[in-house]
Amino acid sequence: MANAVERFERAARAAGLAVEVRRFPQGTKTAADAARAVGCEAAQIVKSLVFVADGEPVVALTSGANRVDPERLAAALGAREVRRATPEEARAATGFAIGGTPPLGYPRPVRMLVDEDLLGLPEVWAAAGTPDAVFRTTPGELLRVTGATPASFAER
Ligand code: 5CA
Repeated sequence: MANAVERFERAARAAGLAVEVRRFPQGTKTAADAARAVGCEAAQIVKSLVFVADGEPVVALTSGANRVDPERLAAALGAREVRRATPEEARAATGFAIGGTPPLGYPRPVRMLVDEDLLGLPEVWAAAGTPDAVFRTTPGELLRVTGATPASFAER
């Protein structure tokens, strides 16, 4: 587990992203948990959710206030079929377990979209490798280091 945070920190450093990982013993496994621990709005939590689009993994960086609409996600990706990844598929694609999946630090490049609802916020918090670790960043930095494409794919 500590190893997963170190892996994330190395990737952040390599990307030129200054991160200070914060650990919360009470846990940050879900967006609601993370918002409670940090003391921010759920909307400021970045969920790094793994989907499978026409057989390829995709990460949808999603506001903690939103739920992904798989049909809208498929439209945004130009994919025929989109479904939630299994926990095993998610780990294979990102190298991290669900609940601690960070937005970067994956073993190989993964196509990424970012929820437009995150982009206007002054600061956001994302997982840092484990279900008790998060870091603060800005939407601009998130876009820069992930290469994610802004899109609208939340349930409306
Ligand atoms: N650390 C927090 C805040 S950054 C976090 O990682 N939140 S999360 O939303 O990105 O990760 C938890 C999400 O994993 C849940 O919202 C849910 O969408 C997904 N998840 C949980 N269990 C499963 C499962 N069995 N299969 C697929 N996805 C799952």
